[in-house]
Amino acid sequence: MRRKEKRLLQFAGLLIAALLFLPNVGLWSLYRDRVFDNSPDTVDGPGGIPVIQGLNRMGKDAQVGRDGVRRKDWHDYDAIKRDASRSGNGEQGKAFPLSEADRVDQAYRENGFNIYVSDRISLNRSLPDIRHANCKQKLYGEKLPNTSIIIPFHNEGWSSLLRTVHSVLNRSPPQLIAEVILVDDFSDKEHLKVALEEYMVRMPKVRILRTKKREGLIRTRLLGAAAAKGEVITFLDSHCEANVNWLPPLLDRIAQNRKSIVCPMIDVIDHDNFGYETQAGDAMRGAFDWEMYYKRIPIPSELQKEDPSEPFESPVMAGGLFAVDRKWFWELGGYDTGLEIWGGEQYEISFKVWMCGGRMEDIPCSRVGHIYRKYVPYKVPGGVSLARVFTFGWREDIRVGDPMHTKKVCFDAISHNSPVTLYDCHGMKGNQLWRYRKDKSLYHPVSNSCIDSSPTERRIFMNTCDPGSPSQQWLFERTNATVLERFNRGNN
Ligand code: LR7
Ligand code: MN
Repeated sequence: MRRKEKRLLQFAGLLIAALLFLPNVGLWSLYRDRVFDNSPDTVDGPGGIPVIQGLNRMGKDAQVGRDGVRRKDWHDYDAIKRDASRSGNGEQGKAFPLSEADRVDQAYRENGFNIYVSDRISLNRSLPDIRHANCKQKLYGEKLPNTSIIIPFHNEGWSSLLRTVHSVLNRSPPQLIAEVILVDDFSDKEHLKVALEEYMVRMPKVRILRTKKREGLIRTRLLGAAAAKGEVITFLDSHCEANVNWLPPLLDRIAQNRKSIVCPMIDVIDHDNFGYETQAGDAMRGAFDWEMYYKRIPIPSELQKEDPSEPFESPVMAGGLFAVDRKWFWELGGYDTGLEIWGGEQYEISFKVWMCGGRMEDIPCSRVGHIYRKYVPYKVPGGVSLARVFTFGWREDIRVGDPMHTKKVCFDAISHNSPVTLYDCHGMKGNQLWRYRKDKSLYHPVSNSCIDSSPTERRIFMNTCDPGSPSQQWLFERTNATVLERFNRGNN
């Protein structure tokens, strides 16, 4: 053989060997990836989908997963840098030092949080990145659905409302925001009228809709949802701050399963000083008690994810902050339009999604701050807003009724002849166990006596039961005589 031919053959042989055995490019690497799922070059992509590194690395950090979906890093590093360099009042989510003058009642009256403080913090303030460290590495679909952001408001403060809008626009990839719809639920504050419209002229993505009468948050949200054009609708309360890269992790889950309703982790913006912090305990999920009050309880250890930054299922959501495929929302029937003013709607949507073949998830890598109010500042026409919403079981204590998250106190008596006092509800019967009797008296088994009243002294106290005494007669509304009778018979 001639020397030249020999060289050529050697070269061809080397090329074949290289094709077969070189790491990452060779056929061997394909075989190995199939056989050894955990080989060091395979890393878990979002949602635990293995991503082949090297072979399919494309452009800056984009990767193709086994499912053929191209994923990329959605962080806006320029914006992150800009945020990091900010300093001043409330920047980096720090608490604002309150002076005595800031603490006056007047500061809270209109919003239930300190509007003086809010007004002195930049509408573009920076927040601390308190996500789990793994979130910084996560990639999400290169093609994600866009979303309409819907923000219902009723007499919201100027700076708290605008900070919500600014934070969304500052911290979301523009191509993912179809529009921001502000839906005014018949506010009467001047700043929410022409001034708001004028301000929003400079923000072409923002639309303002208004209800024609006070509708309550549920029908207000529905009005926004009906007008929305985005593929996904994302609801926020009117006093929120979206944190770094909050949106892609939500939209990515919906892209993977359009029947997922997804919620960001809700962080706490302090109603006094506007400090930004996580809620106590992150390994928590939504639940509710027998009175249908929403609460978060720890996730049982056997259900906790190995990687705490991964999405996890949630039985019920908090209510205000979530993203849902627009068409799926309407397939679910939206919200029940009979729900009034405030509350309960989160159970309706949560139960429906689970019962209709969908799912609900909390997404740890998506974080949004919310101002938890000190008290509810707005009027609720007709009083009780939770009416319609059912309660379970039989109430054996007597609770003072403000359905809106206030501290729960119960009628409590220690003995025959003692005054009736208010005490933290303990649900352990004893001194807080009462019987509603057919004779319209309120019987206290522990002391074997009844509640008596002294209208002249304006007080109530315990006394020997006397069904004939008018001062021991109470008006019971909405009682079920059959249930009451059976209950009292069984428990005497
Ligand atoms: O009549 C009203 N009309 C409105 O448009 C009353 C309220 N609203 C608006 C209001 O401006 C706000 O944007 O509706 C939104 C919610 O009202 P809030 O902020 O007074 O409610 P909340 O934060 O106390 O309560 C939680 O529960 C509500 C009823 O079930 C809603 O679902 C809220 O969205 C919800 N908030 C959250 O989920 C954020 C986390 C707090 C918790 C739990
Ligand atoms: Mn709220």
